[in-house]
Amino acid sequence: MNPFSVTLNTETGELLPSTAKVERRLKDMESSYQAKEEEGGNPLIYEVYIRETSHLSLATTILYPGTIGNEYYMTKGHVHIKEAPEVYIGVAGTGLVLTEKQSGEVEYMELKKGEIVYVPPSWAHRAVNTGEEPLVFLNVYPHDAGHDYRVTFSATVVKEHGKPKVKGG
Ligand code: M6P
Ligand code: ZN
Repeated sequence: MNPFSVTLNTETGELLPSTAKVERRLKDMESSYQAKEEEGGNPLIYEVYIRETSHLSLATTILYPGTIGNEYYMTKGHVHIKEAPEVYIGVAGTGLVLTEKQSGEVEYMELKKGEIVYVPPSWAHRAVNTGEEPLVFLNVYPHDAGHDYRVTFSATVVKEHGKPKVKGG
């Protein structure tokens, strides 16, 4: 393949030209949240623009602000099927990257403009928007990493007295 460039709109998170776009609504990830029934339909939780190659994939996520019950909007989260790492580059908004080994070890790191988070292989990972604005971030990962969604996260990020609190883990 030839070298190429893509344009990241640092306000909206759009990555163009992209090769795929994913939208996830509450009903696509209901089991991720503790609250079972949410009144008010099926809100859009996040959108992902992906530029795939046969080596590395580039993806931006726009994770909207909000809560389901007392849990902040978050991505579904997964662990890679292959021994593959992933980098998060914060672009806009404020939040956390929650990482967890299936042995139960938990680590979380702040994600905002200028913060870069490195996730080693075999750590499950998800992002959580703890702010009032969309959380926008860029991910870079091997294209064949694979997504295993049968992962359990024991830590959760809740809004308590108006502030984020990490519980469990
Ligand atoms: C990032 C990357 C993608 C992932 C996306 C959404 O862009 O990690 O691989 O698909 O976030 O996360 P999830 O697949 O957990 O919904
Ligand atoms: Zn990943």
